[in-house]
This record gives sequence, C-alpha cells and structure tokens, in this order.
Amino acid sequence: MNQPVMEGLRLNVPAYVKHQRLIAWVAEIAALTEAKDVYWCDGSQEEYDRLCQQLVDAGTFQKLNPAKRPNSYLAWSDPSDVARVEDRTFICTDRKEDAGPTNNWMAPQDMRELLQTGDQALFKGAMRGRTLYVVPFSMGPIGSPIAHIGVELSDSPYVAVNMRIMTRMGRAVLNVLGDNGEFVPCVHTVGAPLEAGQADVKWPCNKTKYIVHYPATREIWSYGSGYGGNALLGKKCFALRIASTMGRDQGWLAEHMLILGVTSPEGKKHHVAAAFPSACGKTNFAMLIPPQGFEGWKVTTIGDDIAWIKPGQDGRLYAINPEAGYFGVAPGTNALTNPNCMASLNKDVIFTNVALTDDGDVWWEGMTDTPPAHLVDWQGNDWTPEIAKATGAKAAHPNARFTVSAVNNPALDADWDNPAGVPIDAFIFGGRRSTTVPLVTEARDWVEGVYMAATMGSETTAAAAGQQGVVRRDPFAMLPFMGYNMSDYFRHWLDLGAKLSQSGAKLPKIFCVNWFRKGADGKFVWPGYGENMRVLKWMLERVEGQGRGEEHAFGTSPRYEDLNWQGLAFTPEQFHTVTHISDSDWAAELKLHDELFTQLAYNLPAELPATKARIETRLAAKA
Ligand code: SAT
Ligand code: MN
Repeated sequence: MNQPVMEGLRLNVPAYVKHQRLIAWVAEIAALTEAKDVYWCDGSQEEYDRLCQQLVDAGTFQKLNPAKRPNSYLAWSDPSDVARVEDRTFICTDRKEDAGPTNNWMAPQDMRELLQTGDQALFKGAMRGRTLYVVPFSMGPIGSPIAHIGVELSDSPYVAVNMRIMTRMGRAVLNVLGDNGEFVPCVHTVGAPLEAGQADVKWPCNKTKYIVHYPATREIWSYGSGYGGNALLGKKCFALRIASTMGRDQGWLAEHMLILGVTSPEGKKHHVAAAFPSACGKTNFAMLIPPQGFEGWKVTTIGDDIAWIKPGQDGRLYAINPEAGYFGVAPGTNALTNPNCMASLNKDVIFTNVALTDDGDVWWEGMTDTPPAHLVDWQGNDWTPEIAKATGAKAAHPNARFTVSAVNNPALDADWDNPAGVPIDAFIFGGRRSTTVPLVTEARDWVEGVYMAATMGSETTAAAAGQQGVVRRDPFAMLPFMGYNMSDYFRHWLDLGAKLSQSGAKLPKIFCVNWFRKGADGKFVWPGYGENMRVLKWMLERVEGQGRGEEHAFGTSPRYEDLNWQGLAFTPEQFHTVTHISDSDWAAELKLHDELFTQLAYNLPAELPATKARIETRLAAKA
C-alpha cells in the first residue's frame, strides 16, 4: 500500500519511497495537522526554482535583479520572528536533572499533551490550508558512516528551499534510508492555519512558539516560527541538541564550531575547530584571508558553524561539517572583513531581512562605507541615511542572514565533503568580551582547556531574542544548544580526553581567544578579521612545539615579540591593552565562575573546581 488515501488527502508518495515507517509517520502528522496536501521534496534544481517562484507569487520572496544577483531572493520576515527564541526552547527528558539547569524543561508527557494529544493541542489542525513538505536530509555527506539522516515535515516552503541549501536534501537521502533506515523525525509548523477563503500573509507565524526536543526518542517538534534555527531543524535542533545526546551515548562530540584548514608556505597543513557564540565571527574566521606578511599561507573552510567530531582508528579526533551551506550574519560583512564571503554571495543566495536597493539588489549596515541614498528597509519602509540618523532605523535587521551553498565559497577546502573528516590539531574557544579576557591563551593541558571552555563568557548578540550586550556564561558556546545536562557534557569532554590520552594519542591543544577587547575610547583595539591569522599562526607553532610565549596563571600567551607583525602597525601599547591580565577584573571573573559552578553543581566534575583552586593559587603567588 504505497498510496494510503486519507479523508480528502492523498499522501502523494513517490514510487521510489519504500520506507513504510516513514510513510506511516507522514500520514500520522498530515492527519494531526490537517495539512491540505503532501509534497515530497526530491531536492532537484527544477524543484528549487519552482518553489522559489511559488514564494515569489505568495509575496514571501522578491526576486533580486538577475543582472546584479543572479538566481537570488530576498525574504522579509514578520518583525516578531527574527531570531532564535531561547526562552521557548525545551529539552524534554524524563528527569529534569538530565536536561539540566541551563535548559527549559517540561516532562515529555506534559509537552506531548500540549503539542499533540490534548484537546487544544497546538499541532492539531496547525497546517490547515497548507501543504506539508516532506524534506529528507542528510547531515554529513550522503551515505557517510558518520552522517545521520533526518526528515523534516514542514508547512513552510521557505524552510524547504533553505534546507536544500543548508543540507544534502532530497531523493538521494531516501535512497540511502532504504526501506527501514533510521532517521530523526522533525515536525515543523509556522502555526498559522489558513481557513477557507482566508488570504495568506507573506510571513506566516504565531505569537506562541515552542522549539521542542525529546532526546530519548530523538524527535524535534517546532511550532510558531519560520526563522533560522527555530525552523531549519537540521541545524541547531538536530546537529547540536539531538546530536550532542547521540554523541554522549556513542562517544563523539557535536559542537558549535567552525572547522578550517591552514596550509603553510612549505605545504604543511593543520586543522582547527573553533567555538564562538552566534554572531561572533565564526563565518569570517572560517573564510579568513591571510594578511600582508603571510604570503604563501592559505586558509580553507571545512565548516562555519557546526562540527561533528569522532575519534578515528589512530586515536586522533576527526571532524566533519554536517551542513552543506552557510546561514551567516549579513550586517558587518564586506569586502574588507570577509572578501571570500562577499564572493560567495554573488549568486544563488537567499537573503532574509536585509534591505532592498532601488536597482533590485541588497544592502546591509557595514556592506559599504557610504550607504545608498535610498533603500527599502527589512520592514518594507523607505530608508535613507537621513531617516536613519533621525530615527536610528536599521536598513537590515542586525540578525539578517544569507543562506548560500558551501560550493559558492572560493576558499572551500578540498576535504570539506570528505566522509572521513579532517584530523583536528587544536580547539579554539572564544567569547565576545570587551574586557578581562586576553587575546590568546594556550591551556596547560586538556583539563585546564575544558575549564576555560566551560567558564567562557560572552556578551549577547542579536542572534537570539532578548537583551543584547550583557555578559553571560556560555560554556563551549553551547549554552543555547546543549541537548542534555551541561555538567554531564563537561564530564563527557573530560572522559574523552582521558580515554584518548590513555590510548597514547596526541590530544589537540586547547586555546582561548578574545578578539573583542575595547580601549578607553570604547573601540575595538584588535583589528580582527584577516589579522587573526597572526594569532592562528602562533597557535599552530605551539602545536608544532615551536612557538614561544610567557607562562602565567591561566596558561601560556605570546609576548609582543612572539607574533609576526609584518604588514600591520600594532604597537606594544595596543598589544598590552588586548593582553594584560588585571587582578581586579579576574577576581570578579572568578566569582562569576563560582556562580556558574553553583548553578551547575549537580554532577559537576570535581576537576573543574580543582582547576579553579589551582588558578587562584597561581594568581595569589604572583601577587
Ligand atoms: O538561527 S541560527 O541558530 O540558525 C544561527 C545562530 O544563531 O547561530
Ligand atoms: Mn551558530
């Protein structure tokens, strides 16, 4: 029975779909949500073009001027639906302790009643009047032993076309799934049923939002939002929250990390994975172009946001990028900060919440020094530099995004799609801190590196709804993305390190960086972007056992003379501003580590407070 017919609804199952469990689940969700019909995405270019045209006809997309931006579209979201909603994101484990104090929790039974089974369950009838898109996707190269498959059922064609860019999506995935393969079921609705005769809006969504994960059954249910990580469920929901749980159970890591390759002029190649919170420059770092003074060096991108990292036969850690595209922050991106990114955006892009120029192209704050004389802003209003000055109106939303395929990236690494992944030589952890944290520090060992990553703080950005610019602890840049108890996750990192070093493997070095220190004038002191290569090179010298530095309470940092300054006027005084360790700042900082440890007391590994005590002893000895 390949075509079960439900009341008034055909499932439209293509002949190549043989997976009865999948078909039954689609039927169940279609019935629950009362979708108007079902469409199975095959992932073809023809389908992508057709769905984009459909989005144009519906008013969700505007086609950009093909002479300026071939095959590209602009979407403006509802102003209430512009970022991830962390306070509406839930981890539903049986025991509250297993979700931990950093996650919102509800008992699975209660959540299911709210979403699926109760009289007023939100998903009941949620897709009325809409098409249910079946979006099969692979996180990681299709068929790779380290890839995992998901199927998202969504009533948003915007989601379907974005998923085609962000993942390997379509028929080929169903072929791999065969008639009984495992997949992570992901259900998504914008939560805006259309009653008969009711006209649609350009960006349907609902004031009520739920982004829900059931780690035990590896299910994702998302209600009410059409934006970014709330709706493209392969990304943060699957590749981080659900995958972190899978990694804990199976002995691997799912991390909020870019992955890049660095090749020296002599042809020696290293790979690093770096964790930064959302909107702190991961995409820029992953596409870095070495500056003057680094002739012959090459940086290549494996991934810009998420890394799945597994121990290989040789005991080294191998990383793959489970994604196939970039969902990057547009504002601030320009030909100076990220030329590779600008080149990636020349064609085949979906832009969301940037401004429209009078000649049918896009613009955002920071794209050019001089803004165009007239724009239509992301909310559809006239925008001029004068209006901006008078009202502060932004042309683009600060969390405006581009969705683009990795293959558009001129700096794409030859191994980006290698099913075996790339061996990691160093981990980098970085927050956005205007004070306190020095430019770069190498941790003494794995345990102290885990301490650094666990206690990382960062100033909040527009990537999440809520107040911006306040420092919060963001362990491993995973705070919004942890699928289980944070302390158990620290334990998992410590155990993995211990296991690998027992097997005689050389563990990656761990570094902590901060590009964001400000001077007395409130401006960033470190130039950042391509200049980060100077710090990166020092880290790789340390990996090779060569780079020099100075040991201090937290680890080892370079002195001024240990970095290559060729081609950059950066004075020892400026270097002091971005590197000095202030005793009073650190006394306050360590109190915040205490607060974090108090919050995470349940199952907190004893190694972490012990490391803190060692650091305090070193600091006291110095005084
Ligand atoms: O909205 S996303 O989660 O996709 C992007 C981000 O915040 O990192
Ligand atoms: Mn991210």
